[in-house]
Amino acid sequence: MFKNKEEFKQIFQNNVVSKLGKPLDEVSNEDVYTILSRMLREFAGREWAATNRELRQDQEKQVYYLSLEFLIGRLLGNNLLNMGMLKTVKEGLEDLGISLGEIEEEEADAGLGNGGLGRLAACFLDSLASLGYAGHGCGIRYQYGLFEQKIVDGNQVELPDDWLQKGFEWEVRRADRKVEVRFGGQVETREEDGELYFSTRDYEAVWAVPYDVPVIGYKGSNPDYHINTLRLWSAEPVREMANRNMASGGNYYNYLNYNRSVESISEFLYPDDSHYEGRLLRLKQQYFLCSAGLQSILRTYDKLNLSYDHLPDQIAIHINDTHPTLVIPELMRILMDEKGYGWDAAWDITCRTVSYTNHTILSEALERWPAQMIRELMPRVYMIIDEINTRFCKMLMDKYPDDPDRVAHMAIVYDDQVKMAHLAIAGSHSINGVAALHTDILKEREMRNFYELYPQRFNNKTNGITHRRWLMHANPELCDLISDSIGSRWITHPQELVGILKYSEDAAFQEKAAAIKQHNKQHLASYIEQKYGTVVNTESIFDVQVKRLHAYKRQFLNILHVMYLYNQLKSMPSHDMVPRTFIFGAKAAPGYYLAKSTIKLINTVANVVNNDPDVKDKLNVFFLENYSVSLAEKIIPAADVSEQISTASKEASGTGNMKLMMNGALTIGTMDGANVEMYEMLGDANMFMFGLTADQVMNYYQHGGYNARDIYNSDPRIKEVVDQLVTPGAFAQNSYEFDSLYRSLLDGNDEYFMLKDFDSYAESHVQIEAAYRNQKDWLKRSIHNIAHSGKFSSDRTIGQYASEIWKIHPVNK
Ligand code: 26V
Repeated sequence: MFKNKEEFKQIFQNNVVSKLGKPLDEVSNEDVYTILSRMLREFAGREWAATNRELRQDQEKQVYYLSLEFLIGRLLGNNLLNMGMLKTVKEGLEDLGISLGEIEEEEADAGLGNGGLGRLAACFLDSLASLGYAGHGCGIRYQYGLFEQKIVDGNQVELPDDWLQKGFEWEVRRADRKVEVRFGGQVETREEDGELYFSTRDYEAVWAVPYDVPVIGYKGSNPDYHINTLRLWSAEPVREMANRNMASGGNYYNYLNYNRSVESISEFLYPDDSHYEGRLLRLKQQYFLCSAGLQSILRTYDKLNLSYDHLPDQIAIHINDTHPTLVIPELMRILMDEKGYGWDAAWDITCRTVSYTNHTILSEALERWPAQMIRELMPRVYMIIDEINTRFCKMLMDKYPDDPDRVAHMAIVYDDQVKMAHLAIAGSHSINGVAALHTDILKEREMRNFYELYPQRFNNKTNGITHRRWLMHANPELCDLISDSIGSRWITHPQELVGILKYSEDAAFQEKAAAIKQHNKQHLASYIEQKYGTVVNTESIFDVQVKRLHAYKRQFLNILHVMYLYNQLKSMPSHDMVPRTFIFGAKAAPGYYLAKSTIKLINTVANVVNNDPDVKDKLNVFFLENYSVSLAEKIIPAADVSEQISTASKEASGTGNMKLMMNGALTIGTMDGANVEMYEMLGDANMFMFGLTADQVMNYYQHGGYNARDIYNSDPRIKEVVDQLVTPGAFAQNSYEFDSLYRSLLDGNDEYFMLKDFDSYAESHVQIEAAYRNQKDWLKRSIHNIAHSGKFSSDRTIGQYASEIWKIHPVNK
């Protein structure tokens, strides 16, 4: 596109004049953003077409990653990085008096996801493209992403996230590729020559219109770009439906209702990832994605002119949690009703094409749809689910004739509910968990019966994160320090980050690493000061907990411990404590009362602590509103301590833990999710582990034996902070504000073992403090964390999915 900085400046300035008709000194940051992103999009467009041509010619197997969520965040900086143009453009703009950092701030975050599951999908897309795999995303183009969070009087308030308001520069609307999705209607059966044929009449049709976003792989020294596609579907009314309705005597209001109900399908992302709710609109979104996605996948396949017998050799369909599980009966329907396959052959093709990832064992998040709802919305699909269930149960009864309980437990349809995880397991060839511990719990406990039935289907794929966004883009100085020390091969081979181990005690390297961390802390501090008007002590330990707000993630434990530190400082003013700044970022699901109370508690404690002159220099608490991908990119590089303190067994993997580790933060954590695998590499010297193990937690759940009140009564530190929740004037204004939190501990017997783990958590914090006092040692540990983080690059994860599940190879590499 341009060979050097001077050429870039020339082309950029020409664009400014020709597209805006303004002189350079009159353009706004928004103008610059628009010009720049359009230049890149247009350039990428040509390379995109080239990749697509190549994929068609080579007939490489393609993988489609189906997900209701893609939390991709901003694209400008990352696209520049992956295209190898970041430095040139940054310096070129600087010459023109423009700061690229400020321009990047103009882009709205694409917040099409709730948290870990959606962000994982985005990291996977980056790795698929960067490693040169033919792997595409398939999702929904929500008009409103995850709500924007404002804090008003300490409480979370949700505002709509109108991210498309100024347009999304990276997408291309492909009206020519739209497909029809059908809801409702009646199934008609007809027999011909002893065969049954099914068709549906009186259905309601909607258009699914794709908007394609290029996923630009990291170019590095490759001669060519590799650009995959993230295809996001938007729902639009079918004119003929409306006309038909009018012609058959329907009235104008029905017509408007139809339009509105169609548009609502892709209107917003469901913002609750903690509790499954059987909402009709959510089910519509799921089927909309599956039906549209499959049609477009099969359209591409049809161009190969192969029999559908070969579908599993050419195509892999991966479902991100159970949300797109309807792709299984939908593929069965197409193979049988449209392509003429019999049941057994269709089932074989389907199972060999689909694979499934489980992301949670929390029973309240598992999907169980009312059979009636599916029957009404997709009658033919329901018939197929019913038949899958019948055959599955029959097979189970043959296998376990003396164990009807087991068959009942494993049934796909039971008690008029469709258990989506059971359907996903029955209809796919691979089921994976997202960290070793999580996979073990699936195999040994939650899905034990299924594991015994299909042991070969179960496998682990420990999550990862893209080091391109989370290290190279978020922390460019650290990235340069690493490359200056060990060369830049680690960029394409992230496990080679271990090379910096030899500098872990090198004074010059340590000093530079410390200066970079300090710089990042100052950067975050100025953000906080600008936004909240509060001064931040950058000499303090930045202790960070950023993630969705959930009881099991135990932000509550963290803030109770802060209350304890505060009490300690108040009662012993001379107490020599290393200054600490506790930083929180978290969105609560709008209907999740305890989570919202926790946000209010954090803000209440922050208000007391930050305004108390007695502790001001030693203890500060900040709740940063609207935690999002772009805010994460500011916070994570500035963290000294990473809080990963979920109740053991509950966090399937976690990925924030990996991002913080990669940026040199030390973890205080439980033996949960991927923390366990971090610990295997880092050991006690480089991590602060505490609390119950997963086995202990699960044993308590199973056999009882835990009494929270005993701990409350026997530990005065705990009694004091717990009582303060309901003591007016301590932190709370009144006695009822935090009553539910209080009662969850004592009346609810502390379901998440916060009181049980409090002591060892506080002890680990004492160790952190002591460790921080020895800066040389601390830096050594920090460097160890960075060095071992290469395992957690999503390039490693995607490599494993590719070779072990999808059986795909990089194109031309
Ligand atoms: C559930 C629901 C329920 C209905 C409405 C919308 C919705 C959206 C998401 C979910 C599933 C939540 C499961 C999830 O996000 N799991 C997280 O997955 C991460 C990536 O594997 C993992 O790191 C986290 O530990 C895990 O909690």
